[in-house]
Amino acid sequence: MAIPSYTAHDSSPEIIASLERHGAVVIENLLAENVVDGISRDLRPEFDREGHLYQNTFNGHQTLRVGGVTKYSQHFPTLLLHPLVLELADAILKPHCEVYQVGSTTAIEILPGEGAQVLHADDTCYPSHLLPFEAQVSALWALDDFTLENGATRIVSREVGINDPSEVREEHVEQAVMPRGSAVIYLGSTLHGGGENRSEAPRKAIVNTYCLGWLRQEENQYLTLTAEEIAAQSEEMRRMLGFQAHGPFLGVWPEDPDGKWYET
Ligand SMILES: O=C(O)CCC(=O)C(=O)O
Repeated sequence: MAIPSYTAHDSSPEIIASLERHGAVVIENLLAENVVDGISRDLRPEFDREGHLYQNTFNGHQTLRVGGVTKYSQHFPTLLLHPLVLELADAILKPHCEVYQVGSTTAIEILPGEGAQVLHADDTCYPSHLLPFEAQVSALWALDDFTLENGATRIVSREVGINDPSEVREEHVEQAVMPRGSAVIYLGSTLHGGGENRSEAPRKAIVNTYCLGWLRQEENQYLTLTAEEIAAQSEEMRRMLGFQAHGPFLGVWPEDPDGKWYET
């Protein structure tokens, strides 16, 4: 079952309905070339410096990773706050929280020779089986063209009806083939994983997860970013990074900047 593919010109209600039905959608060509080039250039030194530190069986031994992406590129807000991505995240998450926030920010470079990653759902960092709704949405941005050969993300459509990775057969899996600057958006419960890189060149991506605002964030932004790095962000970025309260009682601090405490 192919992953449905859209562009920013398609109607967002249609894209949302498709995301809910299939658990994943590709949206092509969302980023300008200069943003893809800029963020790729900004991440290069970090991939080279720390990318190997996170190599393990799950992440891959031929894959480089960088977390806390906010601090490395001024282009990052263009991805994290992309209006269409937020429209999809609003539709999935806002019915179940007052505000949502970033869960994690990770740059991934799959090097030639890497095998396919184990299929998994991103929401397993929560006891999500207790929830009757989605806890997370992920947006995985292609910084290189994603092809069948270079490790385009493997996805099991919700329509296949399998939640247990051990039951997945190869014919259930599709790959998010898409040009650089595109994104594949998938639900927290959707089975997926990085593909095998049989090409001669690396495959770079950034994956951002968004989670319900009353959940703990997967990547601890309070420790990942310094006070100076947070102060340098826009208010919208700061809030999305989790520097905000959820409603009147959760994550509050004395100044009550949202004025919610006194409304109750
Ligand atoms: O790189 C990819 O295509 C997917 C990576 C992924 O799903 C993960 O590491 O959790």
